[in-house]
Amino acid sequence: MTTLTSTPSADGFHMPAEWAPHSQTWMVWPQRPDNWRLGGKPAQAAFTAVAKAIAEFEPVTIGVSAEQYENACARLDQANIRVVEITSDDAWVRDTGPTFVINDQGDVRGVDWTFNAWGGFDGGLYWPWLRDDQVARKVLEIERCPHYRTEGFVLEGGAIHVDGEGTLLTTEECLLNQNRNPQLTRADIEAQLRSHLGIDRVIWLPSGLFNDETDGHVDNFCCFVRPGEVLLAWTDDVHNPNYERCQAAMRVLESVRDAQERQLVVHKMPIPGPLYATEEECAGVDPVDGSQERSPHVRLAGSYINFLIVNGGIIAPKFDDPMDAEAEAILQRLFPNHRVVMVPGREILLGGGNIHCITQQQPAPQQR
Ligand code: KQY
Repeated sequence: MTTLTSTPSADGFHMPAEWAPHSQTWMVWPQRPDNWRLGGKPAQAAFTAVAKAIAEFEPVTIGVSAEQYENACARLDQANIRVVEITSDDAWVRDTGPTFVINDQGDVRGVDWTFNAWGGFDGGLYWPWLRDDQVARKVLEIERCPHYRTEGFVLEGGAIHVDGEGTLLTTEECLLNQNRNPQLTRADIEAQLRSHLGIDRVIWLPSGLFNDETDGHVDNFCCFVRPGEVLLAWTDDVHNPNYERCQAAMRVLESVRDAQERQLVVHKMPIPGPLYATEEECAGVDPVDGSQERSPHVRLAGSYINFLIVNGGIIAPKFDDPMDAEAEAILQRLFPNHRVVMVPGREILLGGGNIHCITQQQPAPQQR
């Protein structure tokens, strides 16, 4: 399909909130041995559990390489899960997949952002990343979805959250990072977000979670739970390296108004851990020049914020941590009309992200 040369906003499209009805969720199968230990086998089991949990609520399509096609089909042989062949470099479809936008008639289109593996040659996590940069286009072609391409404007889906009513949440640590769009000012970046996502106001948190290898993606730190209400990762422990980050985010969230001029209600979510990879887990990752090193001394950026909202459900990570039960209770209280399903998230965390990072929702074609 041809790439559209206008912008979503000019064409009357905007990014809906994650809680708007979905037609399906996309995932990509993990196999990269320099990111996933033991040739990706434990990660494949973890992704399978996530896919099956989502499939209880809505259809899932998972992209998989030719080499892994039969294995993935065998593991994912279940109603509501479709396996399609998509070559990729890794498995973070939140960042490599499209951001879907809708209009008032219920038409769905997609934005295909430029992807540079979270920083290109200035702190990026691997090279090459060309196949990952092609994932969004492949997804949109499979769906026959008209698409926009932001050639040269780098953005990952995990760097943004929207409320569907004009407000976008992001972090300066990521979007103003010199390794994404060094030629652009904050105002230029806001203009790109407005024109491609149909938003009116950007809320800039200073940073994301400590040691997040994406340069502080907001989806691991803070999200909307409904218009006017956000959920923020939180610690009261002054010795936690996240303490100042949480305080700084709270100062912003308490002082801003959203696009509808509402003051935000801020809910707090405890941070699990401290969590670390074991020596054995690190040893299972192939050391490759230019890929992210793994060390048992580096604190993992574990977070319960990294959950996905699906039709009638919340799919959230658990870490075999004392905070798991409290996190589940908080999510169930904040989403009384959804069923909260906690799925083991440690294996995904070892690869550098969690459930929100490995999923991408496609909105249902709904009229307003
Ligand atoms: O968290 C994400 N959105 C992506 C993390 C990528 C990690 C690659 N090792």
